[in-house]
Amino acid sequence: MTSADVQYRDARFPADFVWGAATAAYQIEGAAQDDGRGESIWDRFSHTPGKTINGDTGDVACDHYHRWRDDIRLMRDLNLNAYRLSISWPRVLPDGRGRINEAGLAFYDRLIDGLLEATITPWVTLYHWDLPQVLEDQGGWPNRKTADAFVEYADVVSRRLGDRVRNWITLNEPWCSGFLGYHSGEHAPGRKNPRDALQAMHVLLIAHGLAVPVLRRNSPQARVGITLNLTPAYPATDSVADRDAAHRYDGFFNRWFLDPLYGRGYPRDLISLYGPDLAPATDPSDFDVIATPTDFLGINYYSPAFVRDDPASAPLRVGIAPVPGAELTDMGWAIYPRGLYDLLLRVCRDYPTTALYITENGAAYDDAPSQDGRIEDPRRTRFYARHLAAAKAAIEDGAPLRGFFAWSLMDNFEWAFGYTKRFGIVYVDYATQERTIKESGRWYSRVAAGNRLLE
Ligand code: IFM
Repeated sequence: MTSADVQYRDARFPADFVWGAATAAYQIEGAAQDDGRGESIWDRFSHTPGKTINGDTGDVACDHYHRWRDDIRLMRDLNLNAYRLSISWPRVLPDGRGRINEAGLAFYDRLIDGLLEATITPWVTLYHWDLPQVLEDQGGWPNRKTADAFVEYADVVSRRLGDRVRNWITLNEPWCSGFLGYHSGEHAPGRKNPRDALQAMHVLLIAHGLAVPVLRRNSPQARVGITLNLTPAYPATDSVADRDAAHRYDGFFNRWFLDPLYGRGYPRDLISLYGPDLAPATDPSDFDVIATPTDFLGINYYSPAFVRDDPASAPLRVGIAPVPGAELTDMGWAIYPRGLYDLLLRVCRDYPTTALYITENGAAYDDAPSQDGRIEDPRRTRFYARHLAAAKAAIEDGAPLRGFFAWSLMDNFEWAFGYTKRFGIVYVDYATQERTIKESGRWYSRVAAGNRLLE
């Protein structure tokens, strides 16, 4: 046991705990040209030379569009009681708004029915990064009209699926959509403008807030939430300068979303750091929209940030320090389960959340099949064991955590990293599309079936 770990008292999880795995449309579906699907920003970006490792694209990915029945069987074998998927906006509305592509909608209709027949509860994310390219051409997320288009899309999807889907997630990780997509340019659409990034995040939050009542109207029995990638920020040293820097980083990554979603508007320290040149253009009524009450918060947790003061990096003046003694995954991300424990308790202490779900947690490791075809991935099993222990300890200490989704159900297209990073609890042979449950998946299936950690 290291200080990165947290000890639980009782291995049993609460009754009705949700045991799931998650994926996203562009990362697994493939069938990019099939049945009238439109172009997304990730099609355009990944087909642009130099944007992804090896020039990889999601054209075929895991071919889930054609293999979804087999994939549901895998979920059954894994004893999952829930599956988090995302809908491809351009598969449903190829032009972003207006004309509905019936074949695209019908695919999700069949998928939802198939999951329900298998007694697996669908958790549906509306936006996991694949904006229709036509909307990007009209200004993308910094354009307020994109929020209106999102509401139309939410309406179309929830009218069709809302009688059966009981859990909706509006957005996945708006920090990534805004920052990686419009500031660093590492993700689609690959723009590099800090002001556009902050404006994009603002419009994303408006889109979320406007969509909530639409989802409630079309899906009255459902619960609606949003998923954030939250990153606990620790000062690299005890100095006042580093503690202040950690607070700023927390503002940039966490409070920037949590504060407005829970009715406090944007954090003032960040607004003044950004100044009028960077801060988003807002209307006072936007904040009522963004703070529309939700039923749960989804949290994606992978790694913490150890932060030091760095006067050279304007405007936040933060630098990232190594996590003391931490092992790294293939992404280079430090393994720190205590971060999950701290995060869960902090969120429920500082914000009026009534239900939390870990909508993603997982690790990339490139374990190849052994001679007998098994995929032995003990580092991933240990990663999950340590994080689930931290999650259980947080529940014991009062966090209203109701479920956990492994990222990911299967190896898939890891965005700019293409197919070089494998996060799955199921191995995918991309040449044959054969799937094999990894040893970590077998372990996870036993945890899910027993609703308890394995000692
Ligand atoms: O693969 C991604 C996912 O799409 C969003 N959250 C983080 C994962 C790992 O990078």
